[in-house]
Amino acid sequence: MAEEVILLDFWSSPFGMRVRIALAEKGVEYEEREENLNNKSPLLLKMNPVHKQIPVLIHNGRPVCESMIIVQYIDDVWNDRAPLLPSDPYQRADARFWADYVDKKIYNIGKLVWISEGAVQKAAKRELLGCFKLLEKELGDKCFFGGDRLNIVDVALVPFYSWFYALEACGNFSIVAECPHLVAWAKRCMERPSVSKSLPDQYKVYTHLLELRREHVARLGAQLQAQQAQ
Ligand SMILES: N[C@@H](CCC(=O)N[C@@H](CS)C(=O)NCC(=O)O)C(=O)O
Repeated sequence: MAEEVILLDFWSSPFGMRVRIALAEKGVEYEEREENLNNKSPLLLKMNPVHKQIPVLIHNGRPVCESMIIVQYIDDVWNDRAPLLPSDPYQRADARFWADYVDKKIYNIGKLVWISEGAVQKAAKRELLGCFKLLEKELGDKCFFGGDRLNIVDVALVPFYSWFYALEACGNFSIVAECPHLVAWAKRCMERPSVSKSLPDQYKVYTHLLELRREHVARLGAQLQAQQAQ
């Protein structure tokens, strides 16, 4: 039976990028549908009624939601090539642990770096660098978190490389000065077409994140005015 694979996505989403990388690593052909997150399609609302978020992978009509669950689903279904998880149960658990660490930390802390200012931003910057340094230690002298091939930890983390310019410009710091091994790892990942084709340009992402920050500040201002008027 011919496979029908559709990805509901949004270009700047690091979560969407994870799925794009996994599909590319496996060589799976798919149709990408760009969502308007301010006016979500009926298909997105139907396929992810709980969170109403992208990415959603629709495989032969059935939806799979949440980026890390989708990546593991892709690894389970197309299990005859480019494994993203080790076969040894202990190593699988270890890889899942680090992928989960990335998933729980990097988006939220990184977002605080580009969206906030002052003391909040300073604390976020320190925390983010702490996470990056810990990840550098975990990487050690391996090429990738998966050793000589990408694994689920690489797939979870590398999309945030598209934020690096925005993080540095908004936070006024240098990631390469603090975490040179992590930047070298990201550049190695970018040598793989599965990654470079899945990540947007860092300057385009920066412009987009500045726009999101402006919207966020405007919303906060409107909330404050509403509170003062009460
Ligand atoms: N935990 C989810 C996060 C997905 C997520 O935050 N998606 C964002 C885009 S980056 C979204 O759809 N936002 C629209 C909304 O929340 O209304 C995952 O890993 O897939």
